[in-house]
Amino acid sequence: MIETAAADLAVLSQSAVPLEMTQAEVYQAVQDNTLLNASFWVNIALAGLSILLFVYMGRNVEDPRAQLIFVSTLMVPLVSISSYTGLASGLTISFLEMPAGHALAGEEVLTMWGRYLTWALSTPMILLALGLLAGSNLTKIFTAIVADIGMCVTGLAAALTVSSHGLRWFWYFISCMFFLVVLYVLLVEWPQDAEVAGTAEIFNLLKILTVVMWLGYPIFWALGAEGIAVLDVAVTSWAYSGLDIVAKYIFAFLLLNWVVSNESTVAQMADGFGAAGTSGGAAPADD
Ligand code: RET
Repeated sequence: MIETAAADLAVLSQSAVPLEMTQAEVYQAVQDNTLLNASFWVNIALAGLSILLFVYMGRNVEDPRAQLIFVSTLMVPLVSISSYTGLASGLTISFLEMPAGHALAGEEVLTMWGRYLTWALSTPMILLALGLLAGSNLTKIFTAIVADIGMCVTGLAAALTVSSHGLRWFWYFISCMFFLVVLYVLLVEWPQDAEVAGTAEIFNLLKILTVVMWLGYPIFWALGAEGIAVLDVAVTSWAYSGLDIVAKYIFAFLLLNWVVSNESTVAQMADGFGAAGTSGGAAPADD
């Protein structure tokens, strides 16, 4: 009698508790998928090289605004190397059972949630650097950054929600709304500021690069295993890794290279860092 109850309980607990994988098992799954693993290690290598190169490029920069652009841009590969190490070690990856209605309903799908988490740290750095380059004011920089963090965190929620298929896409929709705010600042507000600041040429190049690359992320999310699942996990991961290479390292190189060659322009830029945008001080730190 007691044995039967214990056996029943064991069966019940087995069916009620979702399949949990240990970190070592997730790591093994990553190791077994060479294509996926390579998409992580290529970025670890490129982030490492970028850090060394950018530190070297910035060694003689003295103007405070130029230094701030350097520090925020340097944070991008620093966050990236940490992010990809988290993925490669299996620390920030989970296998999640997709809800009814999803193309892979009932299957355990490899979810690289660490990407969305670390984007919440790296993308604000990109926007801070762009806002400073455009000579934008604090209000616009703050707006772009908080909307961007909102985009990343709700994107994370979309990836981690497994209770309802509809709610996954509702999170995705909320994330897209935040993204629209970021696009508005990038495409409408900052180009005008950059015109006044005398940095329009480089700003517009980086703006186009950023907008085109960033649009790729929600597209690949929707096409990948977390969305409608027409792309396999390793292909989606390579898509993100490829976008990252351009949106982070190439972007950062172009920006820092310009700042080094035009430090005096940056130093003389009318400062729009006051909330009203008219403070006209010397350096952002003055506020
Ligand atoms: C998600 C899914 C939900 C909808 C939207 C997304 C946008 C993501 C973007 C990411 C950019 C990442 C970068 C990382 C560099 O470190 C979260 C994919 C709109 C735009 C540039």
